[in-house]
Amino acid sequence: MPVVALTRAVPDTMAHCELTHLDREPIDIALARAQHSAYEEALRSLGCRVERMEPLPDAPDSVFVEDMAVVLDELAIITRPGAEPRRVEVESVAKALFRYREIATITAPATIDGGDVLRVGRRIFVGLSSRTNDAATEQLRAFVEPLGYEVIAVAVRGVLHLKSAVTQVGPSHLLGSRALIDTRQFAGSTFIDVDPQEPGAANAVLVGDAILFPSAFPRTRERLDAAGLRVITLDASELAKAEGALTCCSLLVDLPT
Ligand code: CIR
Repeated sequence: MPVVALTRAVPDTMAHCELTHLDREPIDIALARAQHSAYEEALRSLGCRVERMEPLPDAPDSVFVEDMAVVLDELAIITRPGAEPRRVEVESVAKALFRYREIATITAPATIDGGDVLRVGRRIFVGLSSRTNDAATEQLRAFVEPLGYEVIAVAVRGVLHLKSAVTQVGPSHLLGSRALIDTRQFAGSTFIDVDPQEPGAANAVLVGDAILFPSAFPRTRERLDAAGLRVITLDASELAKAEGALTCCSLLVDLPT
């Protein structure tokens, strides 16, 4: 199935990004740009058509486009990000998605980041994190239950988003950290544990039958290889300093064949 990957350039201001769990470290913007370009190139190599949205130079976190929307086959839901300064990023994402999907919008008092939403088949897991609240879960449920999705709230602790703790890495495979989430909620999938020495390794991008995965986690990569999954590694060191993982840097939109 053809896939459009919406992305956005790394802004000069990225050093002023939101931080929740990490201490601020200097970010090499040139290197961040090179890593981001390699990410886009990897998406292209997997058949995605990469569409860069307009740059937002004054929005430090604007490269992390995933947080602005939840894209389903039937509908795109525009979020109301939990970090107030990030709400300026929403409008341009809505504009880009409008070309591909009907749009629904989360409204106050709800807050939700796309990084907290993991769809596995017809189940949509929503992480209740510092960014995402119950009101958003209810609004999301009202949008998607009529379409046949089940919405399941998941407690998230110790990390920014649900997808910092678990992502889908194969047709029926999840990669995650048992220390961070209750895996019983994900029954029905084969659960691959991150290596205990790599607690931050749960975030991977699944495109078709391949996954993009950070080169910083070689032990967990061995586990993915052992499960027979096709892994492409990328260096994402500078994005990680902004608490950005690989899924954050794109919104994947499946197009009808
Ligand atoms: C933030 O705190 O919002 C950004 N510095 C990082 C966002 C990462 N997004 C994601 O994991 N989906």
